Amino acid sequence: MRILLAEPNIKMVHVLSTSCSLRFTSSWKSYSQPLNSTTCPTSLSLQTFKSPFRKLVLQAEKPQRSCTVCATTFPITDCGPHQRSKEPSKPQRIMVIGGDGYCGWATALHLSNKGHKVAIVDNLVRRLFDHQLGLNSLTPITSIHSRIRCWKSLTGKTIELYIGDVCDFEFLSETFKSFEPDAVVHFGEQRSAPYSMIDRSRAVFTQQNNVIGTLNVLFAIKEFREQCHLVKLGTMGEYGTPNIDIEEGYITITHNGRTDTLPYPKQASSFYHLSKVHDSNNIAFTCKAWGIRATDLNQGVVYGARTDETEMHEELCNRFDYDGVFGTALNRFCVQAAIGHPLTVYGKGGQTRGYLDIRDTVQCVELAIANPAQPGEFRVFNQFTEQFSVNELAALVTEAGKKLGLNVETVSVPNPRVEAEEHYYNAKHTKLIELGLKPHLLSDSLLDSLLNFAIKFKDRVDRKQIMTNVSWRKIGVKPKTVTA
Ligand code: NAD
Ligand code: USQ
Repeated sequence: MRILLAEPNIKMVHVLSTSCSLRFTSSWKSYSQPLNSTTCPTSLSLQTFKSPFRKLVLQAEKPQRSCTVCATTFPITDCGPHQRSKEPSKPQRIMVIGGDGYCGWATALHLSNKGHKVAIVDNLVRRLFDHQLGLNSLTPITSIHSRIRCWKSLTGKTIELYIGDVCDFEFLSETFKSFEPDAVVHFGEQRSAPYSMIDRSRAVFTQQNNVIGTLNVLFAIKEFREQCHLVKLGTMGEYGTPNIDIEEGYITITHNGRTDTLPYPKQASSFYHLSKVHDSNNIAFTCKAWGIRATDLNQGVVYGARTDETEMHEELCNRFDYDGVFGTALNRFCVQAAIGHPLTVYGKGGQTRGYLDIRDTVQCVELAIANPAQPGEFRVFNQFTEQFSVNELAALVTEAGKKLGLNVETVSVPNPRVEAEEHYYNAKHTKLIELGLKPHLLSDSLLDSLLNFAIKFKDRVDRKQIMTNVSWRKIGVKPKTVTA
């Protein structure tokens, strides 16, 4: 059965069939129970409007004399710190790829609320991952169609919808020609490091989906909207955890008496994080070669659920992942505290990362759009507001839990990842502040509200999904379920 939507607002360049036929490959047996005994098909076909079978791939020398490194905050093509535009942000036509996801949904609503003309492009593959792995958002989320209808009825604002895969260039071209974006915000990738480390098929899917999707977006901009500003979601994880300060994208190095400003070294530590490095390289190259204007937002770990817009109606509620594959550290800890599960610190817990509230994600994207990169400029912003180690996060959640009468314990779980557990970390993050970002810092009151949010939905928690059973070292090996 195919769904054809009658609403004029909702453009269906491709129509997603409700009868996704699941085909199991010969290697099906090897991961017939990959995660908590849930079924997980490895190959699946989606019928689309134009192509009858658009397949989602799930089958699956010389000694150096001297080297001086100086920090810089300027991209190569840039001439100085970014000044906030004095002009109020003009309404733009903004395409939000991945607009049905966690960051994308909140951002699409925020930009629409600010008066921009917004179109969501999404193939809903994230909802499919949940079905495949037997996962569920902590919060009940309605279909993208209901969400958009609800938004329209509350605000009178239209969000256009294009359901399709950005890896399908024909689909993407039609979407670009139809919507004619001034800016594209690209969230539409497989974003979980553990997912990319489940097995070969997910590693291949992640890199194929992310790298080809982004390449297609670059080609679509070149062919159809040369002046369009690409705002691409990268990740702080591209840099890894070097034993020196992390700069915003570029570093000036003096080596054997010569000086250059170069892309900051990348040391990603999962197939997912590596896909982002490849994306960044492709974007930087096309800025040079074709004059594309791009901003790479190297975002830290996002937490929180509520934004002003998602709070307007329960049908606008955002997703909130707490499971061992898609759940991220602080969100997971809040849910764990709410249900009386010990907080799962991996290894020694000294892993330090940049974090930000989802309300700051939407603000940062808005600022990047209002202050676009110049033609040919590859601009990199480190998008986070505070840095914490996992132990520090656990201590904060424990304290906040106590105030709410929760007895919060912490357990050290053998680290399923290959990562430094005690390391230096000092990452710069000034450029978005210079553009006007007003951070929501993690205060007691915010943790209270996050914990209360988790408590509100705690009856929906599936405890079996809390522990991760994906291992970096034993990738592809059927994992045992670890219990706390
Ligand atoms: P998400 O999984 O909730 O949303 C991603 C959305 O993109 C989903 O709706 C999915 O269906 C869609 N999508 C994926 N592949 C697509 C394709 N080929 N064509 C069309 N749509 C596709 O992820 P999120 O947490 O919202 O993350 C969004 C972006 O932000 C990702 O690129 C991620 O790497 C980046 N990011 C996220 C975080 C975080 O903590 N969530 C932190 C740093 C960076
Ligand atoms: N961790 C724990 N216990 C847990 C979960 C995580 O100790 O229960 C640790 C991890 O080992 C890691 C740190 O917390 O050291 C962060 O892990 P995470 O799962 O919160 O985040 P990560 O896998 O890095 O990925 C998330 C998003 C990804 C984004 C990235 C930003 O899923 O899309 O790119 O955050 S960053 O971490 O800056 O690379």
